[in-house]
Amino acid sequence: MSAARRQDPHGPAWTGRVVRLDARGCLVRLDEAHDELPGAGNELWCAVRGRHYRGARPGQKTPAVVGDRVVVHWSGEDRGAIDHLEPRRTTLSRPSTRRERVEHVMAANADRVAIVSAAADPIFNPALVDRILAVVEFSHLDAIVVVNKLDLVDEEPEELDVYRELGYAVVATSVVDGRGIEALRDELAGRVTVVTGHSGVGKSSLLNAVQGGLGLAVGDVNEVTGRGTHTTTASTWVDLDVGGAVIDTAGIREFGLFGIPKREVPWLFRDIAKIAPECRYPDCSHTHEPGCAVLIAVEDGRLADFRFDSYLKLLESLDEAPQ
Ligand SMILES: Nc1nc2c(ncn2[C@@H]2O[C@H](COP(=O)(O)OP(=O)(O)O)[C@@H](O)[C@H]2O)c(=O)[nH]1
Ligand SMILES: [Mg+2]
Ligand SMILES: [Zn+2]
Repeated sequence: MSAARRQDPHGPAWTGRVVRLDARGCLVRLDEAHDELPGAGNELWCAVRGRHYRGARPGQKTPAVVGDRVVVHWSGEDRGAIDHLEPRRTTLSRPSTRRERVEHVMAANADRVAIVSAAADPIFNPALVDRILAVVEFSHLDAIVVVNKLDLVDEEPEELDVYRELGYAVVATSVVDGRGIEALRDELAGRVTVVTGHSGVGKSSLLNAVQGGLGLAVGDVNEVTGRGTHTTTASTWVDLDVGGAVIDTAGIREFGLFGIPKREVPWLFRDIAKIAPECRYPDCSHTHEPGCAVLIAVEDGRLADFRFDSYLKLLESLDEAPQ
């Protein structure tokens, strides 16, 4: 706040929230509309000024992320500047590699992450669900597992019962026949939920079904082809009529776990974390050690095979990742 007061030559400080980050910059929705703005509007495209600039990573235009509460100043037309970021209640972030100096925050002030996948087309991929769950656990957030396109299969994927047993909320949906949409709306109501998952699983279709009139583009192929070329993907905050909001994040590529020490990975899998204290060695990696309670649990079926596979895949990917 002191920064805002010190720097402001033009006028009052307004409070608001970052609702969009894209190639154009950072869009702030003010808590109130103001007569001074074009059309007495309440949104400003903002740059970040003052000391906060120094926190930005190379290539990152602003250290503010969607969901941030901010104090801004109007600089004419629909332009403004962010002077101050409020402390974040929560962050969804991925671990940084040693080379990166700044924590990589994907969203601020969210309660939950909805991990959306499809029962088919694209094929259900529990390893990806588990990988994102690990990031969610790392961020100390709550997760909801959403499996869409149930109309394309005879039965829901059997892995869903495992997620329910782990204590995660699970919703099986179909935009085609409408099942699960009401349940999803109930889960989203009154909370701030980051929606994530591979392109093509039906995230935009689901949000359109949850809230009529949203009009999000469906079948967007640019997200898919954006892979490899470092295109800036938009991240957006959408207020829900039922209360709460969803944050539509950038690409799934953001969900790397690079930089996390391997010994911490078991603690990001709830089921493995529960069994690990029984291992003979406290630094057990649960891959080959004698007296490993996790390996025994896989043998006797107490730990689901697919969860253990996801764990091994995650460890393997850390070998390949830049540290
Ligand atoms: N069969 C079926 N297709 C769906 C369903 N939901 C979405 N789709 C289709 O899947 C494609 C991708 O949907 P979209 O919402 O753009 O996915 P997003 O990339 O995750 O936002 C589109 O062709 C949708 O019509 C569903 O429940 N069942
Ligand atoms: Mg989409
Ligand atoms: Zn072990």
